[in-house]
Amino acid sequence: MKYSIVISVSKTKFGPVVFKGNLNENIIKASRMGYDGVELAVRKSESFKIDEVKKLIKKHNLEVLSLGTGQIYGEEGLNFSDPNKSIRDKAVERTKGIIDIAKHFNASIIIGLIRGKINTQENFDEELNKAEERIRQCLEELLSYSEKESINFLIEPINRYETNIFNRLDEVNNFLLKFREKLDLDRIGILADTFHMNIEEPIIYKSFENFSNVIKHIHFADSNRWPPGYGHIDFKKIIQVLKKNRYKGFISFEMLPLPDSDTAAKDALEFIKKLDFW
Ligand code: LER
Ligand code: MN
Repeated sequence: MKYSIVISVSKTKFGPVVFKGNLNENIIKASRMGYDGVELAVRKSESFKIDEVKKLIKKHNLEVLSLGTGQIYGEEGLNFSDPNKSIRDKAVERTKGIIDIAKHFNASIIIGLIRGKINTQENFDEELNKAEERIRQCLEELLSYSEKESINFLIEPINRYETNIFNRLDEVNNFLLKFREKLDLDRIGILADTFHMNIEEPIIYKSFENFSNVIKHIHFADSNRWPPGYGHIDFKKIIQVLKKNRYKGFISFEMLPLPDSDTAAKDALEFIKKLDFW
């Protein structure tokens, strides 16, 4: 199994990121701790020093496997489902900037909170259909923008307290099937995050099994979003399902920096590697 850790390129109010701030230092730290790759959360693509990061990644034999976009929503409210077209357009433009970085690393683009949420309970199903249609349009534009480099996209089911669009894996899967004629499904997968799954999935382990063909990336955190081993999720069972289904992607640790950043990053990898032995 290959392991990575989430690093925020800039300081952020988003909690479950162990490493944030000085990118170069954090990349070196991840490598020294034994990680195989890094997942970078980027807010503004203009200030990202591509050549510098490329050199550092190569020197430390790491991979940049994915780029997060959540801060574009979290810090600025831009999103793909907003009824206001200019907000959607800005969200797409900003994501294109992130794609321009991804092209240098062959990294995937994470579609998490940037899909937005529905701000009314009235006619919810109708609103959801409209939101899905808008998200589909944005995705189509981004797929076409990155067609030549064949960049992949990952849609992440996120728990109900953060959004009301796609809380469970089956909802993302249904969305993909609904628009399969319009979206290049070879380039879109599901990002399964164990913290959200513990809140939303009927049985986490079964969902890993049922959607194994579409799960292309994974976030690990325990039930309380502390590092694996600090809560009550059975990670041994998850690793077993992943091995059985020959999961080829990365497992990225996206968790609270508790008890402190370095201990979280070290304990998480150590705990999971002990379960990943055959
Ligand atoms: C992002 O990967 C995530 O898991 C969400 O909780 C973002 O708020
Ligand atoms: Mn996540």
